[in-house]
Amino acid sequence: MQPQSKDPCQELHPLVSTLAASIRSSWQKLPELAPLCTAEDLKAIHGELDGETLFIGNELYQCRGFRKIHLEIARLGNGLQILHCVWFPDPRYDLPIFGADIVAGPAGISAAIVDLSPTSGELPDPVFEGLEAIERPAFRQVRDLPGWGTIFSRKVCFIRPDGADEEALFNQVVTDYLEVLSDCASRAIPESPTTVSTINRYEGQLNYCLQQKRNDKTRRVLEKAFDPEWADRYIELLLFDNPPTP
Ligand code: BLA
Repeated sequence: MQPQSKDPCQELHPLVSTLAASIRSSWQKLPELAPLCTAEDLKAIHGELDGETLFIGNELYQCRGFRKIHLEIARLGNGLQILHCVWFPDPRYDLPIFGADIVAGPAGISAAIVDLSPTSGELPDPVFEGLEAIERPAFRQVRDLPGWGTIFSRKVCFIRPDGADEEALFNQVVTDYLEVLSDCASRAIPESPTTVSTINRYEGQLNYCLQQKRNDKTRRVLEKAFDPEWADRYIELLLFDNPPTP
């Protein structure tokens, strides 16, 4: 009998594995990094669809300034690979939400997006200034944001990378964005849970989660690979769980 599944870490698209490594090395520098406990059955998920092995691997941390740091790598049939990463700030800190998503199919990467998204209208000044100082490559295929994409900042980078050179450039953009964020996080000072600015950032984060849940493409893929009830629980509890009240 043939072995059921190969090592899920092997054969990842080069941008998926490179970006995962960049993200992991960024969070190592964060203050008070600690693993985040989550439901065991949501951490590593195996399934099978039409004879193909499905796999989702989740890495979860928290640190000073971020209530949840989540990196997910998924292989979901038909050669689909996804890297999904969100760093959700603790609303007491004036920090944006880091989000990145890579969708790779048999024909290559169709979507690569990265952003530091504001939770209170505008990005905090030091974050905006840090991003302004980064030289953005002139990517050849810039994509339009969907309707729910109003949560993203003016600095969002949403492209279809055109070749290995642009994939490497995109990896650099993500690394630069994470450096700006980590610098701000290391300097950030918490505000009171009851202050108006904390409440605004909490509400902004709730809205971010709400809008992300309107991305039908994520839901459709998960429903097809698993089932609608499972997909719903996964999205609500793991991908875009609402922040706890500060
Ligand atoms: C698009 N996301 C997609 C697509 C798929 C997924 C299949 C369509 C690909 C394309 O338009 O080329 C699927 N993404 C997933 C799945 C997971 C995932 C299954 O993360 C998780 C298991 N999405 C995010 C985050 C961002 C994001 C954090 O999860 C941004 C920070 C963005 N994904 C995003 C956007 C699109 C997308 C903007 C394009 C949607 C559209 O054009 O309608």
